Amino acid sequence: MQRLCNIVFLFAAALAAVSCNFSRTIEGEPLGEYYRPANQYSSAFADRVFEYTPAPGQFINDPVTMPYRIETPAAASQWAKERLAEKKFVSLGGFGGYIIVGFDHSVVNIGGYSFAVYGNAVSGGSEPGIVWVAVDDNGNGLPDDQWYELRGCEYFNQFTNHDYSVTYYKPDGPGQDVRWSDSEGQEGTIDYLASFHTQDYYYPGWIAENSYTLSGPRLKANNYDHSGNGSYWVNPDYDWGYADNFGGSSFRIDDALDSEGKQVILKYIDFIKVQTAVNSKSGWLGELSTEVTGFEDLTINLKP
Ligand SMILES: [Ca+2]
Ligand SMILES: [Ca+2]
Repeated sequence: MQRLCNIVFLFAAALAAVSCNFSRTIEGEPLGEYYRPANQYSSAFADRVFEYTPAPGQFINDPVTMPYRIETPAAASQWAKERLAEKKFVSLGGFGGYIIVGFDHSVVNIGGYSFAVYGNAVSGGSEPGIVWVAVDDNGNGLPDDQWYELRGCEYFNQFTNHDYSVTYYKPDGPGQDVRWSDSEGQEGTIDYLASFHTQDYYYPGWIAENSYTLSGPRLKANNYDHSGNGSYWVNPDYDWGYADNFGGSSFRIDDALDSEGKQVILKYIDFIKVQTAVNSKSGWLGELSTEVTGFEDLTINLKP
């Protein structure tokens, strides 16, 4: 009896191994040691936020969207996670602000559109964010792996600066603009908009340092004052490939590029980063800031 049980057990284990193997493959090809297949309990939406480091902006520390005081980076991530769970917008502030999210499973590259990043763009109100992806190569569940930028329509534009950074300076007191200086030797401000957002500081309350620097690619800003008198600003839409950009919210993993601009073939991804890609402001509307409201795996129902 014992022997029979062992045989049955071995048979069951072999079956389990086969079915496990099946779920980890597409057309017989193993996806990788740390690939995490979706199952019937998986959520199509990103359910974890690893980091939320916005640039300063009118929605940062705003008591309407941040009803409690956020004093640590961990609390900021928790807040962003709660917001996204409610499909409410999370603002990344001005240039360079970013958020890093993950799913309870790996998102498979199906060649076409594999995932969506939702924002709050309307036509003429686009605030493009560059999307990055990463694979949990070391299997530790954390986004400490190589990031790959997803190519958008402006990648080869001569006015795109692929190595740009901005340093933001904490104001001396409440109700002030936030000063910045950039890697091109320019200076400017994230304006304090007293008519709309009256919190003391637009500089993230959970950043202890008196200045911080955000780096990434910068797109040429196309915004302009359509009225000529400052009353009607337009932030034109980009053709494709950016978050919070009117006209398209779906992304292809096959647009992933290495740091030299060469295509990288990834079988799946585990992490997504979105980063505000312009450094500009539109008069009374304030800084251009990418907003995100959710991240969805578009392939979850397609898997074997
Ligand atoms: Ca990792
Ligand atoms: Ca927006």
